[in-house]
Amino acid sequence: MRIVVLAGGIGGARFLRGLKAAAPGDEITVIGNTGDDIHLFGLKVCPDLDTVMYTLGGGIHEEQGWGRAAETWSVKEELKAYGVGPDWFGLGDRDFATHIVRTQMLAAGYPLSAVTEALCARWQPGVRLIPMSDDRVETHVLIEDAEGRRAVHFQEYWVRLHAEVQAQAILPVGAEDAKPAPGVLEAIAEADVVLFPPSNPVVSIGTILAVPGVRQALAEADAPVVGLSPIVGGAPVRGMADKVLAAVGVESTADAVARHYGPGLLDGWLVDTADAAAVAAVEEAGIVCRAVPLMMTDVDATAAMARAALALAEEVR
Ligand code: GDP
Ligand code: FO1
Ligand code: CA
Repeated sequence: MRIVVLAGGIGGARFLRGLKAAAPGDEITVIGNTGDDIHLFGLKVCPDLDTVMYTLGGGIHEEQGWGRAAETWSVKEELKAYGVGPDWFGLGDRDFATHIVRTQMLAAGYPLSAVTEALCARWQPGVRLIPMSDDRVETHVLIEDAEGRRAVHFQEYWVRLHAEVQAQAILPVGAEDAKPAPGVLEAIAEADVVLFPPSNPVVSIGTILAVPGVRQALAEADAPVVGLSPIVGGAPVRGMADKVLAAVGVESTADAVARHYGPGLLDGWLVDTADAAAVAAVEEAGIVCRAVPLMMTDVDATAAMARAALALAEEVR
C-alpha cells in the first residue's frame, strides 16, 4: 500500500514512528513542512524535516523532541564569545553539521528535495521524505507588543517570545508563489491512503496546504484522507497550536479543527476518547469520526493510533 503523510515536526515524526511499526511492508511518503525554515549564521535550517529525519533515523534528542541526541554546544559558546547572535536559537555542534551540508549542497545548485534525499541517505528514515516545496517559504507571525505591530519569523515568535504575545495573523510568506517539490503531487495522486498526523493544523499542515496545487491534489485524489486530532481535551498536547488556531479564528477543540479542514478535504477524523462527545459534531459536518486513545506515549500506543487511522480509511474508502 502507498501511504502519504503530511507532516510537521515532533507530532508528525512521532506518529510516523508508530505508522512504520503498524505498516511495515507499506511504502510511506512524507511531505514535510518547510515553513519553519530559518537562515541563521549563513546556514539553512529546516527544523521539521530534520525532526522527522532524526526521529526516524535514531538520532533525535528523545526528551526534547528536536535536535540531536548527545549534543554538545561548543560552536554556540564560541559564537557567544564573539558576540554574534542570535543567541535565542539553540544550534548544537552535531546539528550544525547537517545545516552545513545542506547549505553547501544548496549553494552548489541542488534543490532542497535532492539535498533532503542526500541527508536521508545517512539517516535511513525508512520513509521517502520530500519537502513540500523546493522554493523558499517562511511562516511569519503578525504580533503587537511594546515594540509595536510587526511580523516576526515563526521561530522568533515560538522560541524567543515563547508564543506569549498574541498572534494576530499567520503569514506563510512565499507560499503563494511556491511550487510543490518534484514528487509531491504525484505521490498524492498515486496514494492509496493520505494521513494527517496529529501535527499543527495551522503552521505545519496548514502551511503545506498553502502551497498551490496541494489542496486540489488532495481533493481530487482517489485516496481517502484521514486525520488525527492534535487537540486533546480542548488543548494541544504540546506546543502552541491553541495560539495559532486562535489567530486563524478556530477554537482549540478536536471538532473545530476537523471542521476547519472541512469535508472537502477530510474523509475521516480521529479524536481522543476524552473528546468522544465531539464525534457527533464532526459527523454532522460530513466527516466520519471515531474516538480512540490518541496519546503517543510509546511506539505501541502510536502504532495502535496508526492502525485505527488505516482502518477508518478502509471504512470511508
Ligand atoms: P512541531 O512541528 O514540532 O510543532 O510538530 P507537529 O506540527 O508535527 O505536531 C505538533 C502537534 O502535535 C501539537 O499541536 C501537539 O498537540 C501534537 N501532539 C504532540 N504529541 C501528541 C500526542 O501524543 N497526541 C496527540 N493527539 N497530539 C500530539
Ligand atoms: N525549539 C526551541 O524551543 N528552542 C530552540 O532553541 C530550538 C532550536 C532548534 C534547532 C534546530 C531544530 O531543528 C529545531 C529547534 N527547535 C528549538 C525546535 C523548533 O523551534 C521547531 O520548529 C518548533 O518546535 C516547532 O516546530
Ligand atoms: Ca513545525
